[in-house]
Amino acid sequence: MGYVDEVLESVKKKNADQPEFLQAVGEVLESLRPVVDANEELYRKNAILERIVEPDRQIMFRVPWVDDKGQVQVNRGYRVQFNNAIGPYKGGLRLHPSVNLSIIKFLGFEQIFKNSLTTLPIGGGKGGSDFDPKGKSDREIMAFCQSFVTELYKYIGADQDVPAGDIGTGAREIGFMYGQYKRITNLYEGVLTGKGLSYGGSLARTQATGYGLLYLTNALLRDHNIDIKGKICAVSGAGNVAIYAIEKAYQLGAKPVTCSDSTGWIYDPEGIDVELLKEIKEVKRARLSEYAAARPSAQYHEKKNAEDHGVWSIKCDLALPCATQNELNLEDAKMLVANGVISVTEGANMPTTLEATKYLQENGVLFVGGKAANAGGVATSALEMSQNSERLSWTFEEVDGKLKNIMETIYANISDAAKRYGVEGDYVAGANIAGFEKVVNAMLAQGVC
Ligand code: NDP
Ligand code: 2IT
Repeated sequence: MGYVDEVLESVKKKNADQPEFLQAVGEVLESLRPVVDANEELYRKNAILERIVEPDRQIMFRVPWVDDKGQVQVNRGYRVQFNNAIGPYKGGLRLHPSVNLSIIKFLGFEQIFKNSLTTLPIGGGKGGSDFDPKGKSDREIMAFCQSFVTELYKYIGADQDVPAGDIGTGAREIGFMYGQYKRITNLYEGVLTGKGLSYGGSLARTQATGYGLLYLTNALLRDHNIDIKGKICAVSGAGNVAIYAIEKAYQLGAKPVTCSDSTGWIYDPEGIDVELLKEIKEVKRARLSEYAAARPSAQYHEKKNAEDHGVWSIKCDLALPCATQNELNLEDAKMLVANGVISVTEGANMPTTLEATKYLQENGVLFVGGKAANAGGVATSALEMSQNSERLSWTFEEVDGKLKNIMETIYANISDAAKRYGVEGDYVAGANIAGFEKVVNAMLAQGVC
């Protein structure tokens, strides 16, 4: 049996109850075959694959907090520090009832390669909790965040592990967490990113993932001599990534016509009203049905189900999944291809199932996975860390300019890596290979650790 197959088998045995983690590892290791084949002896001797699939450590802890009725609630907190070969652990904190160890490990594993692709010195980690922020008062959110950090602070630090936002964790949560970290440690340091602008946050971090997704999509299309202007975009999600993807799509001359949340989805043939969307999601924290109520051109549909392809049933040129994992399945992919989609670029982490990815690639759709396409968020987090270290704040234009440059470099690097290993146009393999190469070089140089 080849080295990749041996390691895949052992990962499956050891983590049989972690489907999302196995999915992420499977995708990466399968596409690394050409690199592993070319270096098998060296990698085997140094157990590179066995080491890269095993987190440095995984921390799980109790998070007790008191709700508005005076009732004590208990959630489970996680931080998986996956790999710090090229820099301090870096990755977001997801707050969602679906969170479990499998999901945090898949996200932490992906983060290793994504962070490497940014060209900046950051390792991979992820954390979060099964806490559900929906419907909670600000006081309840604060109580949870303070309790969460009262345990988490022991394991994080500006040069050690720097968490940030993800699903359910935005500026409000990061603020409460930062306050508690500062209070416990008496340190004013860049331990979290996505902070508010008045206490060390970076301009353009809020926009970065969505903007970066569009910078990369534009670079991809340009390379294939396709003009983004006038292209119809189907976007899923209505959170941080989706909102700023929609905003940048307009700025580049494209037309986003859909968005979705966990209760339903919107088709707005006149184009999504991004200011209305911001008001509903960022200010009121309300459901998308309110968008439809305020906008006559919009059609509101209840939650996507097995028979309903949701936003993927709308005829579009560019598909931008920006909600959550496995939200675009094989049937959705067939619908997109039948409707003539040109590209699928992932704003979310692993939103496309393995079968759907394969189908899209086999049918000539330009496909770039989240590791490359959504790396603008964490890249800008690393720029926030730089600004914190030098105790300076850069202008919006400076950060946005660096972000654009980074996304164009990522596209060039993944395209080049795919060509070097004889899989031109396979940007999934290109991203995994390019991300892996840098981490492996660092691991080999640092010896057995
Ligand atoms: P938000 O919490 O801001 O928004 C998430 C959106 O997706 C919401 O509209 C939410 O709907 C919807 N959603 C989440 N979970 C589900 C679910 N299980 N079923 C249906 N809809 C769901 O998160 P972000 O925009 O920050 O994150 C979106 C994706 O992008 C995630 O995969 C995240 O890991 C990834 N990402 C985020 C980055 C960042 O900088 N924030 C960076 C790189 C990737 P509802 O509000 O109803 O729950
Ligand atoms: O998935 C991701 O890259 C993020 N949620 C952002 C992580 C970060 O550290 O900014």
